[in-house]
Amino acid sequence: MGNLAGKTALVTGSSRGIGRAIAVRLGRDGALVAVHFGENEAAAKETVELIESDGGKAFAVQAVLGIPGDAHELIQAFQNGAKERTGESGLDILVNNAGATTLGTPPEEITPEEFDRVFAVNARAPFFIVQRALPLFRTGGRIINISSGLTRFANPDQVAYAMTKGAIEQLSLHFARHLAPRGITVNSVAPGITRNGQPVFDIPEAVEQMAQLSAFKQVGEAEDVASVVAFLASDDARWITGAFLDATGGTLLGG
Ligand code: NAP
Ligand code: P7Q
Repeated sequence: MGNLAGKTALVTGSSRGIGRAIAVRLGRDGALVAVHFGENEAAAKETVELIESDGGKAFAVQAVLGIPGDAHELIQAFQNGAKERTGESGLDILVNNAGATTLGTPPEEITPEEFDRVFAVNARAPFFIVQRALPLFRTGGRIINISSGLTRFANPDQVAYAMTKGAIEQLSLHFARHLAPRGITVNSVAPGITRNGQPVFDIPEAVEQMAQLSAFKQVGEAEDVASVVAFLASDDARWITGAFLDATGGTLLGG
């Protein structure tokens, strides 16, 4: 039995990429995992199958984030799925992972619409997901917010995206204080460049170039980030709250 046996987890954006690796890992550690997706149902089902073929338990939940009613729809879908499987809708682990990016848009060219979109998905949605999830949380719960090393590493073409990650780190700080009386910890995990299945990671020259940013001279694997999340989700991390965990493979060390 894994160390998360009896726990229920909800991982947003776990149809693909880092979220999928997090869902698979939490499932392997014994949690029942709600695999959230926005558009890509087939990929979410694949994540569920990966967990089940590992001997774990999972179900898919759909909700498009960044639109009115998004958090309500997500939590409703989670509750329905959890009740169906366990008879209750308690939540132990929430990972706010789903994210949208503004890849390669110079600050001069970012439109108000693009700015609002990344904030709606990356900052507004997680706030209201946490708010809606609060009544469901059991004592000793975990909220893990996926930020980015770009809150500490300047890349002007991603300024709007990085601003949303600054916002989610504030969510961790202030809710950590608010939820400590319930034994719930709230922390941020910041990946650097991480292989997420996007086509750019199939181009060896591009990977070689991106790898130079890490102290280990490699791009991160989604599983590298999932390990850090799994630690925060575990009982071993019970004394850590309001923290920022650098999961960039040393990208922030400079050099
Ligand atoms: P990804 O491969 O692009 O996957 C994004 C996931 O989020 C998908 O499951 C997608 O679901 C979901 N999603 C995106 N927009 C959504 C929306 N509007 N509504 C609902 N679901 C939505 O992402 P990733 O690279 O793994 O990134 C995961 C997290 O890590 C993000 O918060 C990202 O900012 C952060 N991060 C990534 C890197 C990196 O290098 N990859 C580095 C630092 C931080 P559907 O496809 O089903 O819609
Ligand atoms: O440039 C990043 C970066 C990136 C990308 O590569 C494009 C991708 C995967 O679509 C979205 C993305 C998200 C990120 O959070 C980062 C990132 O954190 C990063 C990048 C370049 C240099 C340092 C970084 O973090 C320290």
